[in-house]
Amino acid sequence: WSGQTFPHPPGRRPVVGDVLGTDPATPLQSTMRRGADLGPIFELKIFDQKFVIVAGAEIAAELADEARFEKALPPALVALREFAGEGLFTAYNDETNWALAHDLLRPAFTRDAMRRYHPIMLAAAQELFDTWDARPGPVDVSADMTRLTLETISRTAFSQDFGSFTREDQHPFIPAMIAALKAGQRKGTLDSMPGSALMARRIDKRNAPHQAYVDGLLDDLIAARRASGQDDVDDLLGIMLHSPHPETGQRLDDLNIRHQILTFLVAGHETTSGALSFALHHLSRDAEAVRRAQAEVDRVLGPDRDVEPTFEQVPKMRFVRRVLDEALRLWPTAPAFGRSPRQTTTLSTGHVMRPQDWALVLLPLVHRDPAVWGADADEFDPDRFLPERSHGRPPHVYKPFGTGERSCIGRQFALHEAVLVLARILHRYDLEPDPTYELRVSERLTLMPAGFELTLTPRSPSP
Ligand code: MNH
Repeated sequence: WSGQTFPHPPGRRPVVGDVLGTDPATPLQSTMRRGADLGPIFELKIFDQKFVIVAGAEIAAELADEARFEKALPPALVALREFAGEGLFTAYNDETNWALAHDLLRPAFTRDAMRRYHPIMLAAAQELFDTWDARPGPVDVSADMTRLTLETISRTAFSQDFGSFTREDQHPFIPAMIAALKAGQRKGTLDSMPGSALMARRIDKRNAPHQAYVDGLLDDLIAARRASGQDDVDDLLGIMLHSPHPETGQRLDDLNIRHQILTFLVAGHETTSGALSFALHHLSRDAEAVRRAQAEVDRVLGPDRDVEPTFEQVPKMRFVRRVLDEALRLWPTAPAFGRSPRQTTTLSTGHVMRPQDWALVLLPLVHRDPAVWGADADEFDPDRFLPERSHGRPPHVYKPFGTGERSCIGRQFALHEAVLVLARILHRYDLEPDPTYELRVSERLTLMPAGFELTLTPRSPSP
């Protein structure tokens, strides 16, 4: 951004820059607070690292122009490459492994593939409900949504049962993943701090046992499949191990397959779990939305609380879907992504952006820009996503799944799973919130409600 400046929070200090107002545990929410009055584009300086942050919907929409801009890897994603390497999420645009894996894996995300996953998603949800029904009492929502979504991705993508509903504690993959994401978050914000190399080594040392555990898990997954002698399973793992590229005949190498498995285990459950948890949080404070959602699921699914939706019924639950869309507007669980210009270009703001420059699109601010969403942008209102209200909205201002060719490959997967699960929960249970709970959002690159409990009481059969 050679020599150009942007508004920044008051109280900037020499050397350390704006670091003092940034809570290292919640950098995103710190930035949301401090950016609130700084306009559509602002900067934060953390030691020597300058973050240019886009908060306005108009600039975010400009950066979505794929002819001019592409995905950039901000420092946190560069740090995550230590774990996920050239996996789809953390690959650079020009790495051949990105295009190869993208082409190979796309067939696993078609509508036909979703149809195959549907019964697996249903079975995992039923197992979660069985644990709830066997043990009435408050439910730790984020923990249980994570059990469910981790189990779903491991069964659909890798045909592997993780036993998430039978173990007392969470699966050891979860703390290992959280440690890696938090390390990425910390290294990403404090990379340029004096002594950061020492700090990074300390984090790595602390995480070494987790890392070793994950390495073993990935090895076992691959070894078990190879030992099974099955080379015709069309899940993600089968495709990666056995299908060459249809045109070039190329295959993914073993290291990249490990990186892709890890990528899908993390990207395939963590953000969906957060989306479901935030949706339940908003519903727990909006009795009218619950009434409408339950009327909808009762209409589509009928009075029997044990009935499961068919594949075709899932997209019919339009209001449930709007609840999720609105939850992802207010708390997009993958809350930021980076953009760089393909060639030096001038933004509508007059700033000159070169290919080596990048900006961070901060979705919770973009999604609350009052110029697009109105004066009540902070309020939960699923009807914003009614077709008649969406049509008047400019394009590219709602981006919970990212944008362009590097946008989320799992979008349909996540939405099918989340609508299905939320619909079944609302069909089966009434939600009794703890009236004293105030939303706390925890950050590990992704967002999740913290300490959020609900008591789920079985509904009687509808008349
Ligand atoms: Mn997902 C990329 C959000 C569910 C697999 N995902 C992205 C990006 C966002 C995102 C934003 C783009 C990041 C960037 O530009 O740097 N993803 C979500 C959200 C949910 C989600 C909010 C759930 C809700 N994602 C899923 C699921 C899967 C998945 C489910 C897999 C089954 N996502 C990915 C992969 C990428 C990605 C893989 C990287 C795609 C690429 O770059 O080619």
